[in-house]
Amino acid sequence: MTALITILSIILLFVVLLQIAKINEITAEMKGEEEYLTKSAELNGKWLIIFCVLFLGSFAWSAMYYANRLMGYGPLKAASEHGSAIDSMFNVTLIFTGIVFVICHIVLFWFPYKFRYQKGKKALFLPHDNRLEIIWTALPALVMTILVVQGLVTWNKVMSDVKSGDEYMEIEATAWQFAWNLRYPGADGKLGVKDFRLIKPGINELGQDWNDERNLDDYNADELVLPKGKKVRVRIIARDVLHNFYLPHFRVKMDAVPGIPTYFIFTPIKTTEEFRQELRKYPEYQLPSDPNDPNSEPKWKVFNYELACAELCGKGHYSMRRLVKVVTPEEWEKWNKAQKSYYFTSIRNTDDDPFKGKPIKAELMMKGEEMKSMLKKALDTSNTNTADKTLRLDNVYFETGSSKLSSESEIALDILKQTFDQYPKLHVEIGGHTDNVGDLPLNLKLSQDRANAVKDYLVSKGIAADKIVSIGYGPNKPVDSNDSDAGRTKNRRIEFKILSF
Ligand SMILES: [Cu+2]
Repeated sequence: MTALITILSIILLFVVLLQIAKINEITAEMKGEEEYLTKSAELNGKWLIIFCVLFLGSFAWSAMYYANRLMGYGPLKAASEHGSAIDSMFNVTLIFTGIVFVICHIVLFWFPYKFRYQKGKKALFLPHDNRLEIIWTALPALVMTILVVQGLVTWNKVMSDVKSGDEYMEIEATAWQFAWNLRYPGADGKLGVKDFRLIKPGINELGQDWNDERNLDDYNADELVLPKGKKVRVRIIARDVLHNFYLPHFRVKMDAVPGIPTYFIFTPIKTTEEFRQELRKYPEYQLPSDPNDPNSEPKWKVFNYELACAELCGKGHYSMRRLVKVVTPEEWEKWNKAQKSYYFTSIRNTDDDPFKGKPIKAELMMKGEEMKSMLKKALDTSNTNTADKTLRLDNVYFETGSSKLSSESEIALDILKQTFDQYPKLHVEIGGHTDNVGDLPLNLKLSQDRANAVKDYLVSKGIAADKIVSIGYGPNKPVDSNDSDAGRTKNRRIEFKILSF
């Protein structure tokens, strides 16, 4: 009802204004055309100038009011190396068009004022002017050329791929309705190969081929964590529809297209913390982050970079948001090391693991590292704990039921050889142990043979035989119950006991 009344009143107001105008016209006719025209032209001219001043004034005011939302200015400075180039490209365009905008509007209002109807003045008839035509064609063409060339140069620089020899890290962002899968390359720095035919929902979302060693240390992260100052190449992939990998603070935006891998390369130059400290200077970021709670943390403090999907990809589009954290290289290394490989946490020794039940190189390397630190502890003169002086060699493998060392044992045995080289006075005992399944004499013999095999290997590598005693204990020194599979597995072992060094 109120709306109806408002509309009716507006219509009525128009009718009244029209009527007043009509009355004016009639009076003018009565007074004489000439005088009326002069007066009305004077009035219109003045109003045009007033409107022009008000209009340009409010333009200037709004430009200043919204200055802090301008890219590359105030709080919205780019957080990536190439970002400022993109910002300046936009801003140069804005400056050119801004100048034209202001001049155009001044002229637009000044001309009707200057050439308003004045008694005795006649209009000049100007059908054509070549000079003017050339000027107003050439000038915009020149400006356009400058803008386009600048844009192309920037585009080529921003979009150029990494060159061989460049130092960079590569990660992968795979989009689907409605999530991102962020894959990091792990310790080897290389992403493993994929095949869409290997995709298994909930188990192998990306179709990673576990036969490719590079896949084994790859891990997935919930947040995009990046080291400051390191060039990052993101492989961008979509699994279903069109998505878009968008990092607004880094001026990174690239379509994720099903079937066509795209990429974007950028270098973060400000950590999240540094960016927050910059925002802190601006009053709009000192406001509480929760408008309903005046005691909530200020906006700058809870600020985070973010990753969004900038393509309307479906109903759940809004949920494709992830936090992005930029940290110092040291913090990043620490974070990177703490991440668990997807293969080892979710695939290893399941039915999807092509190496189920078999030792694999990555695991052997890991166990080798563990062994080195255990040896270091055992050979520390200040360490008097006797339990530390006996090492269980979990990474020495024999063929089933035999004392023949399998090739996977080499990593462990070579570490032992190096230890002997480092400590010339080292004397040890190699102890063979079995579970209690089967004949006692056979078990004793097997454990003795296995201990001998280790000793023989080391002797064959040049270690003096009198530094190593090998003993087969059979099932006589269990470390766990022989009633369960797990216990028996624990009891079958080779021990490396340090006697003196
Ligand atoms: Cu999307």
